Amino acid sequence: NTTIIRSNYLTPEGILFYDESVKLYENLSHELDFNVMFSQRGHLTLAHNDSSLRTMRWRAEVNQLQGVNSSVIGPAEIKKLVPYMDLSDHPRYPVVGALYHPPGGIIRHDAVVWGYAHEADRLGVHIHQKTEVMGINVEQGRVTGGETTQGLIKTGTVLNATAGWCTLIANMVDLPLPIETRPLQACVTEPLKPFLDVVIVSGTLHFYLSQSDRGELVMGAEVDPFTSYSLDSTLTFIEGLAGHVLELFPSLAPVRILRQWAGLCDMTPDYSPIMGFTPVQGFLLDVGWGTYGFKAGPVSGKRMAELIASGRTPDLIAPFNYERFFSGKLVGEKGAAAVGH
Ligand code: PYC
Repeated sequence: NTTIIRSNYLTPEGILFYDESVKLYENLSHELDFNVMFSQRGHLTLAHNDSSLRTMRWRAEVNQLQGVNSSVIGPAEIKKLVPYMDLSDHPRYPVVGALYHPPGGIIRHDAVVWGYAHEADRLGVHIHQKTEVMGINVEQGRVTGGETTQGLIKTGTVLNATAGWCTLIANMVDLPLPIETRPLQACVTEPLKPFLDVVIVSGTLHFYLSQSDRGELVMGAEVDPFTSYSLDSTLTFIEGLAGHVLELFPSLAPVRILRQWAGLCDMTPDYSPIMGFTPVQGFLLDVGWGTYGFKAGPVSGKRMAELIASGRTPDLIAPFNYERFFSGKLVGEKGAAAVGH
């Protein structure tokens, strides 16, 4: 992932859900007693034309109604936040405004994972690394256990909380998922002196950019335009991304790319996740995390744990149920990033 945390979505369901995650992230270093280096430096989604400016206003209104700090700002204010960005009419698609979301930011992703692993271990959770699930046993419509490369685990509850291969796991209990898997590529540059202390996203130019605490620029674009389980990096991606970044940051031309990678994104048709019960008793879902899973880790973990412990679906995650694909009550999330809407 590219470490972005934010809650400036478009649907009220999405905004409330991701906002609880931002709040949990705000307290995570304290809760885990592990510095996760959350930097709430602000998040800018650029608008390059009237129609995207209209969408930013719409997002700002819905955000504010849900108590989330977002507003639309113009080029003069953007200039103060990002002095090195070309805000003239020289770029092919000049910047005409932006959605500004001050609580958004970046976090150290490896610190988050280690912090959670450390605390889970301390609380007595067994984490079996390098253990593959080979099958899930179902008797009379109920889960009874899971076959793994380390042997059978007897259990009445299995949570499919996988990314990239969630459909293959669901196939083990014959549960079809409305998900297709696409690669998402990203890269980092060599380290530079600090010059950028906000996160920049442009849906029109298909890129996002932030500067890590090591000085590297972390950059990405939208998911690859084909389904695949490939983790290859491509020249096409880096050429397109570099061209777009340089339109707004021409002074970055001499900067070298240090590393490129790809991850797998399980995409649902409405760009929202799937959480909750399924028609197979004891088989639960926490999947379909597309390009938004990392920022939702704390809230989906907390609310799915509540669902498992109580047997009831918490209101906050009820809209993201599996059943919506049969009832037609989709949560069309146009605030999802790195996807072509
Ligand atoms: O949701 O901000 C986001 C994001 C950026 C890249 C992938 N997801």
